[in-house]
Amino acid sequence: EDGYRLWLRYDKVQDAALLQRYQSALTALSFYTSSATLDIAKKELIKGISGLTGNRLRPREGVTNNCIIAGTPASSVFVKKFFQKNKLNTGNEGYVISTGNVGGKKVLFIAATKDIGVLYGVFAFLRLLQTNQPLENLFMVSAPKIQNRILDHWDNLNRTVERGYAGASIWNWHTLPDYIDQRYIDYARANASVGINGTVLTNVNANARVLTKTYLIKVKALADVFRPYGLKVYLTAKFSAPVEIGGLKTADPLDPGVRNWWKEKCDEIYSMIPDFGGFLVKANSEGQPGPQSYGRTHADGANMFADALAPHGGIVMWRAFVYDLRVQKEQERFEEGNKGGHGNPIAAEDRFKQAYNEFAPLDGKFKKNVLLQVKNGPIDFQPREPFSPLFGAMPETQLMMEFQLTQEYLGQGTHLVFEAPLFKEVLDADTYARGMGSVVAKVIDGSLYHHPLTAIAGVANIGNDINWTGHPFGQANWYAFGRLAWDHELSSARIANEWVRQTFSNNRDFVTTTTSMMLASREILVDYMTPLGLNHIMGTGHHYGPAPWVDNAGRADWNPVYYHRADSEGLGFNRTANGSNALAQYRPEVQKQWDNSRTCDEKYLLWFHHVPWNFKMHSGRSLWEALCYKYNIGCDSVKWMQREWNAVKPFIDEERFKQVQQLLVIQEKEAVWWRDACLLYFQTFSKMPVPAQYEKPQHTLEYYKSLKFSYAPGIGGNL
Ligand code: BDP
Repeated sequence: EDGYRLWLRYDKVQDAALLQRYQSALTALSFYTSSATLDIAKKELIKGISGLTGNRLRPREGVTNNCIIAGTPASSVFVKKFFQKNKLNTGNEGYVISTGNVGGKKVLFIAATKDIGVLYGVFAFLRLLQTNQPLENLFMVSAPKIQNRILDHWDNLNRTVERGYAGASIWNWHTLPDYIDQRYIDYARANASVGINGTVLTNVNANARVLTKTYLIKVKALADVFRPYGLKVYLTAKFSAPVEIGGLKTADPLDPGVRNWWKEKCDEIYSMIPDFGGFLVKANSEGQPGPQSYGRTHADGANMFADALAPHGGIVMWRAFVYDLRVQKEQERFEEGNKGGHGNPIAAEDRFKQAYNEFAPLDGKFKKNVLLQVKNGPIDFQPREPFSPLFGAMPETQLMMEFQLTQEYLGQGTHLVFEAPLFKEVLDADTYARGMGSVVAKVIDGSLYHHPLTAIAGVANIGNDINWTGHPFGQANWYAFGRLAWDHELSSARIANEWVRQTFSNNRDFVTTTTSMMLASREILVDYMTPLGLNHIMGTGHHYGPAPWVDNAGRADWNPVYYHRADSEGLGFNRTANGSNALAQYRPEVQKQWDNSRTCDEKYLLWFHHVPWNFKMHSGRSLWEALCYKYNIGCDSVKWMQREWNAVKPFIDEERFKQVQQLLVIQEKEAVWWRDACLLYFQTFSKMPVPAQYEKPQHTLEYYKSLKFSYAPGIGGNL
């Protein structure tokens, strides 16, 4: 049992009574196929039902009792009549699963307006069976709330994966286009099973070469494989490509020659891949070139791509992950003058505020086919961040969400962390942009401002490891992203429950134990890594492990000390009106939730306040005691997870049980490492003892500071 089958296992239903019910309810199939997508849907349905029930569905002419009728109004007269009678239209991607009656015969419809909807419907139906749901009196109509549901791969052309912890890139550029790895097909299938309909193949730290003919031929081969699964291909566009591969002297977005170069490049791409999705662009950020290098704005840059893509129906996803060009320039100067030595890092505007400062003034300046891709929080995928203030600040701009599935700051490849609660926390956060209830999800799904184009992206956690994601529970984050991208109203509990049942077992004890572990896991990680609103205190570069003491990075805002601001008085970053005033970027109602240290939700306390070590918390503990308590409860909770996992051993296969068990041992060690390193370090400021009931640190602070890593995964070719 190697995990390769993900949540699409289709093993025989264990519950004998239920199995019998399924067996008698699913005996025949009426499914005429007239496209590659319908062919795939039909094969999947037959395979799924045969695995789950043992029934071999033989396609029939006519309709018999207990027959599944699948298709579209165009492919099936029965579906056509059913749609007419119920006045159904499931849109471009939606589906309906319904029990019904045809000529006195009991039937089950899996139907959709479009072929791809049928495929999604088949997967949804198999999910019902895999999670042991009853099939009586069904009427489920489902359509995605967000149009473009995209995985962003941070994969380099040399197959390293930036922040990837699951092996090498699954794209083998060497053997493409002629060799089609079965994995490409299985990848498309897995994405379709959760409704993901787009994939950006390449890293945001882009390589222009992917836009050359040689590579486009390979990209086309992948697009051809993915097409019937409803999965569109996108690429990252390096802003300097016209210079690097086009031989031009400039990449100025207002230069006619440059504009023409991109236009011709798009014409070329679309001549090969007619349904190419478009570009994702990281510009003027962390060394990537961009329009500001030519005195132009982000809007000028994005709109240039928009014009080149518009005739073909393509979109631009322009990233808002930027932090201050001025600082970038000063940093370069600083590095130049400080080769090998430590100087004074550059003081910058609070990084929290920078993306907003850059983009909020550009609201309304982007073309119709541009989306601004905003990370969930203002800094960078920390275990917990308040939602990015941009979500409440750009009514005239189509904003899309960027989540990170790969666990760069959440234990990388070794910690069991289910991210759905993190995603939900952000999606459910209220921006108050149009009064109460203006939650981030409504900004993203277009409903708040009635934007026609919507999208959501997840930075992929997939590599060529046999189980796709390295940590077996990493699969749950891929799954959760797809499910929430389709329907952000699903609860984390429901998603965890579905995933566990399909991936492991429907055994009730197993499901209860494992889902409660999953649902608690993100908060547990926050407790042992960055409790009470701490953030960005990890090691430099590889981002692995604690390093709150680091103060020598080139930019002030790359240093952990910049983020936690520990001193003899207290801890935390004052972002209120008498501090950096980042809070002013939120609506007054949101400010009010966070601007007073006494009333601020303690989850966010140190994000917004510098509070004294003896500050009284709601629990009655002092800040220092609360910190000790949180770090310790985090570690204890990992031990609890270990016990829970050990208890479910009888219910699942040895291989995956052992794998998770061993990873939990690493997680426990690393939680203790975080706790000891952070408490010892913060104690040098608080000068207070760790309360006697807690475990003593295993090593000295000097020891933790001295740790060096010969190898840490996830540092791509560009770092
Ligand atoms: C940070 C990563 C870096 C990425 C960057 C980005 O550390 O590797 O290139 O985000 O999103 O989280 O562009």
